[in-house]
Amino acid sequence: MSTPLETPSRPFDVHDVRRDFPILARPLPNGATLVYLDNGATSQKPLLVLDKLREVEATYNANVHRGIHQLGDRVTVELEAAREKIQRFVNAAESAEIIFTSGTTMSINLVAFAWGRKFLKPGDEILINEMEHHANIVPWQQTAKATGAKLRYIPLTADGRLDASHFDRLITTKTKLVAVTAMSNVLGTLNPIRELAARAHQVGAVILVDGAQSVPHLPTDVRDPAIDFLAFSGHKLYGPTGVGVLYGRRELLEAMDPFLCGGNMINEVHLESSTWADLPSKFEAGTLPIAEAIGLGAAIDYVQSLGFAAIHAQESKLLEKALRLLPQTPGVTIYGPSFEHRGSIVSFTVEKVHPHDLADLFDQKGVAIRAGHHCTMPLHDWLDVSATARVSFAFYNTEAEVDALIDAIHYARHKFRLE
Ligand code: 7TS
Repeated sequence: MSTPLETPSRPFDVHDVRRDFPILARPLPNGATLVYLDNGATSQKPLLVLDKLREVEATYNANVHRGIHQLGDRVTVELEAAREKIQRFVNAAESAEIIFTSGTTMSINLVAFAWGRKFLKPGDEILINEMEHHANIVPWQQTAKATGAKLRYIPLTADGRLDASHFDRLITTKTKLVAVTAMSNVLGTLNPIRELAARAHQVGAVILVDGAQSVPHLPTDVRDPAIDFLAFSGHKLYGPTGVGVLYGRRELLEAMDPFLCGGNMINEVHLESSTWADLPSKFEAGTLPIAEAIGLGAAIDYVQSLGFAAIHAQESKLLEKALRLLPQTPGVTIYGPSFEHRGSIVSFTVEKVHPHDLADLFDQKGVAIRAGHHCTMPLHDWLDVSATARVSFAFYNTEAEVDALIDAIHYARHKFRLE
């Protein structure tokens, strides 16, 4: 997805940037220095975000959209300002198209329930693929079961990309929804959203993009290419946990019924029936994660102060180095496509060492990675391995940390008497 307006306000210096993340400088309980390479699971928060959370809770904590007092007025203004920041960040046409959720998982479930169960019927098709996170598979399985729609999968190429030669055959007038991740959380694969969106719209289908991994690392523009739904999480975007976003095109959101029902989402409630509030409140039942949503606005300010050009340059340097050094390391197999088709995520295995043992031994050296199936069991079946080790970089990682990763692999192999 291409670039909305962006004006970075500071030159990028990784050592300077790291000072904004106090956790990166704290010794670990075992005395090791943290090498945090698990950003795909959750990223760290800069001081700007931590300070914002404290400011909200300590100085103007109140509920939003109810205020007839000064605190309530202030917090409502701040929350709506955060919504507008998110709107500009993804280039949505209006802030009412930005729905606060608890994260990517809830955003996708919202669409699967409120759009899928209302509009899908037997004979319709939902198109996904085997590299999706469980959050973009299981809700569609359940919706397919409930509606009689059929779930279909785009095949993958041998290097872990969507096989575009099947798009025309699979995306037909039966297709009502294409749900796809912009960046795989395991292979790092960058998927061809522009091509998929164009083809989906040609046949009258809608496209949902899972931006959990892409939004923190690449510019996102929901109008170029035009997409219908976008889901992402605050906590992978240097913001707080517990808050995420669903972007939906107004026309689609208007046509959907509410997902969760209760306070704040109604216009009028009578004994037998109710009417719904306008967007975005219609999809924001109950009390929002208020400080977290405002904190997400601060995280976006932070990202924009660096700019995606600098973020991408730093992460590409790290990815290039990892893709160069890992295959030269004895026993290592890496999965996924070549540099030009991926974001800054690399999953790998080390012969004769289980990924969980790797992660444990790495941890002794302070190197934090993820090991397991990463909530992508179908992808691991396709890879024909039960688990992988994964490193996922952020802009605050350094080239020295890639060296620390390679040293940690040698350490693990040494512990297993493989060298
Ligand atoms: N989609 C993708 C592509 C993801 O990577 C994740 C989380 C989710 C959806 C769900 O996000 P949540 O914020 O609602 O939990 N992925 C990972 C991961 O790779 N390791 O831990 C969480």
